[in-house]
Amino acid sequence: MSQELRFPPGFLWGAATAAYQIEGAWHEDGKGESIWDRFAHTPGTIADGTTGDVACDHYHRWEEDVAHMVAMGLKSYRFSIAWPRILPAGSGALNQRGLDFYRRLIEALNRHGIIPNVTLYHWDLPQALQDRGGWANRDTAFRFAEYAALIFRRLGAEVPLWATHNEPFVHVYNGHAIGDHAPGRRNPWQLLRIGHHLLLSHGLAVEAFRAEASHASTLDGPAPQIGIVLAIWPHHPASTRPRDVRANRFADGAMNRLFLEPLFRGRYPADVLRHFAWRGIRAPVRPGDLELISAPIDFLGLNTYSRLINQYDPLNLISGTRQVPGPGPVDAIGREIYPPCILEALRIARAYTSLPLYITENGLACHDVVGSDGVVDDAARIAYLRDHIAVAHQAIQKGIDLRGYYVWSLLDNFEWSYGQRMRFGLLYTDFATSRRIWKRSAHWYREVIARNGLLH
Ligand code: GCO
Repeated sequence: MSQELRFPPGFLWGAATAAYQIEGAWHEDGKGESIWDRFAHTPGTIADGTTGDVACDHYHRWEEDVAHMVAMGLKSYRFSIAWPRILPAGSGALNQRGLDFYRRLIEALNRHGIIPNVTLYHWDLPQALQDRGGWANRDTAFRFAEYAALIFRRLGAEVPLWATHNEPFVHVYNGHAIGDHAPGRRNPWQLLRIGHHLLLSHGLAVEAFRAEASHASTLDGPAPQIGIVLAIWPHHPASTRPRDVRANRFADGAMNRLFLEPLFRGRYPADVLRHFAWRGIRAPVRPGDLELISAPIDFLGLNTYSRLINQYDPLNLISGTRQVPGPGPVDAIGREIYPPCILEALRIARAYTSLPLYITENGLACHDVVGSDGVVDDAARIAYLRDHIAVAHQAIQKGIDLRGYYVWSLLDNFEWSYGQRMRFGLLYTDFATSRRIWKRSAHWYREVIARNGLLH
């Protein structure tokens, strides 16, 4: 028997993207090279050999995309600013044309009543800074703060929701240990160093935001707020064997607690530090760093797609764990479809903070195709979104202060090392022509937004 699940008034129904994944125009209008430009141009790094050079050509088609958002009735749109479009060399001279692109986009969103939710860094570091050590160099944290301060000065009052970083865990692990993301480093011994400098840069940017907060918001409603977006996934042990339970606790520590604890308790989790210290991996913490990192913020964004099931693995010399598949059906990437992840992830966050929470990414990778009738019948995505939104409703019923839900993604885009093979969009992107086609899920999501809820 279906029941109507209605969300609180003002609940933010959104969709999310990221600069490198959708914009294209990789070296246009004064933009500098990013580490993702360099990485994707390196042969063998991307599964299908594609790059973000054009991606969805959003840089030229942004007005059409805003029109799609308006037609869908989106309440909020989460996107990121490409640092190298603003400061091509990472610091120094401002690229006014880059800033103007984002100003026009933000003005259009506000004009249509779509709340901009802007992430300052979604993994696309200016290559010039990478050439000077990147996040392994503590100085990069201060360059980030300069970039952030500039953005807050120029755009701060127009954006109600700012996030410093997107998923520092993924940038640390995939970008600097595994090496299947930019900058393609395979140096697990620098894991905590990279993570610490990312968190330090977050703290410095929050300090810059508060300094700029004197600017009166030009928007009606509350003053702009700042937060961070973390990958928070629930972790389950593969068995009750003590070594699997221990391995699972470390995996949860390395992904979730390694970021939640410094941000909200001003310290790193001792068990995780001990695990890494035995392997000669340490965080270069200086006096005052953790006070900066744990400075109060206004909200926390959670990117949650599934759960991870962890088993003891002595062959993995760094983590001592390996992931094993779950019993559920999987998405095109092979990630288990496990709707309770939404409530479990929110509960993990709630243990650290009572701040407002947003599900800033949740969605399904599919191999979508356009039917002979021109319809993209992504029934699996509708089922996924329906089940995960229903759990989000359950979380709210249990008293969790969940303020919004963002589908990843507004449109099919460049899915990092998978290239164009994994489609997450509500809109189908024909990468050959950049044409957008509403999938069935886009029509379905428009109804969810209109009803502020769904039948489940
Ligand atoms: C992430 C990133 C997105 C991905 C999305 C699908 O969470 O990894 O924020 O850029 O494209 O999650 O994997």
